[in-house]
This record gives sequence, structure tokens and C-alpha cells, in this order.
Amino acid sequence: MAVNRTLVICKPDAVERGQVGEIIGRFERKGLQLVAAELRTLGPDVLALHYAEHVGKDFYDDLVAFMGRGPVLVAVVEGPHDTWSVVRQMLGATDPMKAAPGTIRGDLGTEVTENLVHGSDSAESARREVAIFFPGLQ
Ligand code: DAT
Ligand code: MG
Repeated sequence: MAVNRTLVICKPDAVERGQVGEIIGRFERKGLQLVAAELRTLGPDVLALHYAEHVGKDFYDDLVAFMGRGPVLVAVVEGPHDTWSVVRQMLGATDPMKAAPGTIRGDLGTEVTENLVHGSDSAESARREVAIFFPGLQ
């Protein structure tokens, strides 16, 4: 996979609240393009792969219950360079109460678990996560 691609997940709260268009629209307005996107309901096994670094932490069970409670939009977005970093800057801090205004979490969220959207946190994470969700993507 090219390093200018990254994984985005619009989480169940974003789908329930009808904010998927707002979130994907922000990435499109920034100049990123959708390469793949699908609504899926994620089970515990794929979540344990995706969130391997968090398995066993005190918030892990709440995270899996939340992420699996309804459909998410799993997407791959592409840009000219360092797309994972562009997306992370647009997401804002993990805790929406600490995320700056103008960021997606800062503008749309108030809860640390229900923080609307996931973005890969490095080029290596982007490669790993895209391969989990879209193994056939060229
Ligand atoms: P990010 O999603 O910003 O990469 P992360 O990888 O540290 O953050 O954590 C993954 C998700 O787990 C995060 O989006 C929300 C949840 N989470 C993280 N820290 C938490 C905490 N201290 N309490 C509750 N949920 C937390
Ligand atoms: Mg993370």
C-alpha cells in the first residue's frame, strides 16, 4: 500500500448521529480522496486486531462494546503525502473535551469513548490497519 493512504473509521456514534457526511466531507474539502469505503458492524475479533495496543487496558471492554454496537463506515483515504498525519490533525485530541475547535472531535464530540472517528497514528499503523480491513486493496 502507498504510504499516502490511511485508515479512517467513522464510529457508531457518527453513524447514529448522521455525521458521516460531515466527517467525510471535511476530508474531501481538505483535498483527500476516498479510495475505499464500506459500512460494517465490527466484531470482537477484528477489533482485537485493530486495537491490539489497547487489549487489556481498563477502557478496552467499553471500547469494544461501543465500537461493536452498530455499523461503522470503514474507509481508506488518500492524499499527496503523510495522509495519516493530515487526518490526525483534523481529528484533534483523543478526548473531545480537549480537542481544539475546528477539529472534528473538538467541533462534534464531548465523550472520550464516543469520539466519532478513528485515524491511523503513523505510516506503519496506516499500512497495518488498511491491510486488516481492506486486504485486497491495490
Ligand atoms: P486515538 O483514537 O486518538 O488514536 P487511542 O488510540 O489512544 O486514541 O485510543 C483508542 C480509543 O480508545 C480512543 O479513540 C477512545 C478510547 N480511549 C482512549 N483512551 C481512553 C480513556 N482513557 N478512557 C476511555 N476511552 C479511551
Ligand atoms: Mg489510536
